[in-house]
Formats: sequence, structure tokens, C-alpha cells
Amino acid sequence: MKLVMAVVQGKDVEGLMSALRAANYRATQINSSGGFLRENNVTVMTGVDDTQVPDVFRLIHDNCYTRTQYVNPLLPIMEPGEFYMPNPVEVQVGGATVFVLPVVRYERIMPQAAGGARAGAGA
Ligand code: 2BA
Repeated sequence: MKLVMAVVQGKDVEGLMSALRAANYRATQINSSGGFLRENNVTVMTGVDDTQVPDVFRLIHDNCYTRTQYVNPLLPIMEPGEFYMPNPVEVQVGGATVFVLPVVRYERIMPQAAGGARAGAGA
């Protein structure tokens, strides 16, 4: 089994999650942000059989798009009276940054409450 972790742009996450659901993959999304742009992105985690990894990559490929963003570089150290005109730098972000990790153990722990009642359901 493998854990596929994909860092995707927020604009693409709904499409990707719908495609994963439609193909019967379980997935979890975690809000994250990139260390470079400091903008919100989303990390999608899905645990799948080894043989399903290429299919998950296909769904990511089909639903995540490359976009151009502009970053303002950090201000340089300036002498009094110096003038600095920031020059935004263009960067290409995504489709997706994907990591594939081996899973040592996968378990869904689903104990039933005593007597079949739902825990915390009240008296
Ligand atoms: P960010 O760190 O905000 O990076 C956004 C985009 O800025 C990157 O797009 C890349 O085009 C550019 N960039 C990042 N670091 C740079 C640097 N030191 N110098 C010049 N340009 C730089 P992507 O490569 O598509 O990455 C999108 C997001 O994926 C990243 O957002 C980050 O959240 C995640 N990511 C990328 N590589 C990663 C890695 N090795 N480990 C963990 N997360 C990663």
C-alpha cells in the first residue's frame, strides 16, 4: 500500500476530490500553505494499493493545472535616501507536487459502543 500526498492549488481541489470520490478512492484534504509564496494550498492524502498509484496520478494530472503567479522579492537593505522599485518575479505553480510514501500499516479502527448505542448520544 502507498500514501499519495499531493500539494495542489485551492482552485483545483474540488475537481480532484470529486474525481477521487467518483473512482472510489478515499481521500483527506488538509489546508496547507507553501513556504515560498506563503499562499494557501491544499494537501490531499489518499491511501491506495500499489497498483492504483498510476490511476491516482492520472486523476491528479487531469484535474490540476499550472498557473502563473507573481512574487514580490524581499526588500533589500537600503541606505537612507535610496529608492527601491519592487520588480515582481514570475513563478509557475503546480499542477501538483506529489509524494508517494510506503505505508507500514493501515487500519480503520471502528469499535462499536456497548449495547449498540452511539457513544455520546445522551440518556
Ligand atoms: P510554494 O513553496 O509557495 O512554491 C510555489 C512556487 O514557487 C513553486 O511551485 C515554484 O514554482 C516556486 N518556488 C518555490 N520555491 C522556490 C525557490 N526556492 N526559488 C524559486 N522558485 C521557487 P511548485 O513547485 O509547483 O510548488 C507548489 C507548492 O508545492 C509549494 O508552494 C509547496 O507548498 C509545495 N512543494 C513544492 N515542492 C515541495 C517540496 N520539495 N517539499 C514540500 N512541499 C513542496
